[in-house]
Amino acid sequence: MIKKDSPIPIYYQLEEIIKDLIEKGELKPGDSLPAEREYAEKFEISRMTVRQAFTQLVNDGYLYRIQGKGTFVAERKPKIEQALQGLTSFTEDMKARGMKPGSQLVQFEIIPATSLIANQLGIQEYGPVYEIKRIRLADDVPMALETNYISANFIKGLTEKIVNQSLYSYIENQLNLRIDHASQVIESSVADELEAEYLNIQPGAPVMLIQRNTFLKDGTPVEFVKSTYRADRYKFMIQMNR
Ligand code: 16G
Repeated sequence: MIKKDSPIPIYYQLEEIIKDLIEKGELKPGDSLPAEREYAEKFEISRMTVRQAFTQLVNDGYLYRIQGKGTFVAERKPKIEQALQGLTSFTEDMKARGMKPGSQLVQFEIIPATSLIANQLGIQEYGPVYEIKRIRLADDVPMALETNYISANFIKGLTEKIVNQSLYSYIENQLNLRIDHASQVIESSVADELEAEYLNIQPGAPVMLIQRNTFLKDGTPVEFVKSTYRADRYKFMIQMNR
């Protein structure tokens, strides 16, 4: 079944074989996979190659590992596909796909702006900023850990109750400010211990770091946000014209 003279890497061929077994139902969620050594012997390939295929399938959410027990077939949950065209809030995104948005507040306080934060928000260093850390939930499942920095002199009256619901809705509907545009940077990373705990994933699991700077039409900064999204539950889509 594995073609050693193929230009397709062997680990990739093995991945396809395992995915196929999962799709056909020959390997079911919770089933344990044969030991790396067994697969290596069966396909006459190295254990390293088997491990590489397993690791890739773990990262892609097909398999999971339990320390000292082995590798198992994961319950397949389709990833949430997030379009990058519009400037939307988490609450809007979840509602649009018929999911229940939720937040678990981890931190809510006013801190003096560091020079980095002051710079991002266009305020004086040490000026008061809200630091709001929330676990964002979709149908009660943690999707992202999000830290917002917002000038407390500009966006007034924030409370825990408000940020437990929608920040954008408060800014637009209560303060009558029109959120206009944002710039966003996405990069890949791995979860540290704390992120892993909040997101209910393994430390070292792949995540996407997203940084967003949001502005009013006249260029006034509204928020500076750092988020960590689960890479096993999220993917991003962008439409391109030429
Ligand atoms: C999204 C935004 C975040 C914004 C939040 C408001 C990204 C990466 N981030 O999570 O910048 O503060 O929505 O959500 O998309 P809310 O209105 O539900 O509080």
